Amino acid sequence: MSETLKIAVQKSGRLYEGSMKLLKECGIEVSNGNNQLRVTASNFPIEVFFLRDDDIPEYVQDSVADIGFVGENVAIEKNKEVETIKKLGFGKCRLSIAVPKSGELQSISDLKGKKIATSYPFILSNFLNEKNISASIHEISGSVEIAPRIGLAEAICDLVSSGSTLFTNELKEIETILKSEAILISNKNLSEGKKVILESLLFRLNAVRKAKNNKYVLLNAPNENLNTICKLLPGMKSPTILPLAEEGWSSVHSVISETDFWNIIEQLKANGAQGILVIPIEKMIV
Ligand code: PRT
Ligand code: ZN
Repeated sequence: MSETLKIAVQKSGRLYEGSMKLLKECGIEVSNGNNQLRVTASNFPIEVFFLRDDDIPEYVQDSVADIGFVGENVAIEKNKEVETIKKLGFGKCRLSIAVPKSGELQSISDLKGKKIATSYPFILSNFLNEKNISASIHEISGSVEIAPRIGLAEAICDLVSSGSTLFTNELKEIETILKSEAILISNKNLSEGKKVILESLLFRLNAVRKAKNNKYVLLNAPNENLNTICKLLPGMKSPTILPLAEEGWSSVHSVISETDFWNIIEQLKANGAQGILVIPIEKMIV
């Protein structure tokens, strides 16, 4: 019987949609219509396990699942024997220390002897040790942001994305401990057969990721500036140049990272580029 790679994905919560979308973009069809615990993909040798995010690192370590999509914050906090394979580009957030806006605490050195509420005791205690700050850690599993108001702690250490939770609870960030996003983790002892499937999944993930960071650019350029414009738009190999019906003009096609595009747009215009179109790329294989 040929092998199947077991992948753990968050059952519901902030990483569920991003994880399922990524699998779909990789052309892997998984239907979780009936709220099942595990589903086999119809067109790729992968079986998806839907689990609580906190359990994913341990399940991957113990080979219940072979690989998993999980927040880097959870992977670090759980400190299991797993391998980090790659960042996935979604579920971005930061783990920060925050204090009441109007209190006397201003910086991390003011935390000496204070109580900090968090769901991330391992990461927080490492951070405090590193900074030589002796504070006590109060572990709670949810609603960390209300801890100062109910007198449970003077400060908190929690995940932040938009910052609106801190704002509505009259808290302010004084330190970012960790920047996080969803990552792909793997068991350290995959069989050869599973490694082959993982390689094939990684190939697809890379193609999707590369496509997201790049755009297909088309523009019309006066022939006398073609050299300069081509140097600005190097493309995958080199740009495609096609003559326009109008004498003295060409159409230039190329692929460029979105950030680079915004950096060179003024130079393109200064060199007479017109009718610039920027088009998303679905998959990119180099
Ligand atoms: O049920 P299960 O245990 O699987 O889920 P969970 O409730 O433990 O996790 P969930 O779904 O809340 O988060 C899963 C992962 O999403 C986290 O481990 C992070 O990697 C990532 N992530 C990204 C976030 C956030 N952004 C985030 N903003 N996780 C939590 N939050 C919370 C934060 O704790 C705080 O309460 O959102 C609030 C702050 O958000 P803002 O936008 O107000 O700043
Ligand atoms: Zn959780």
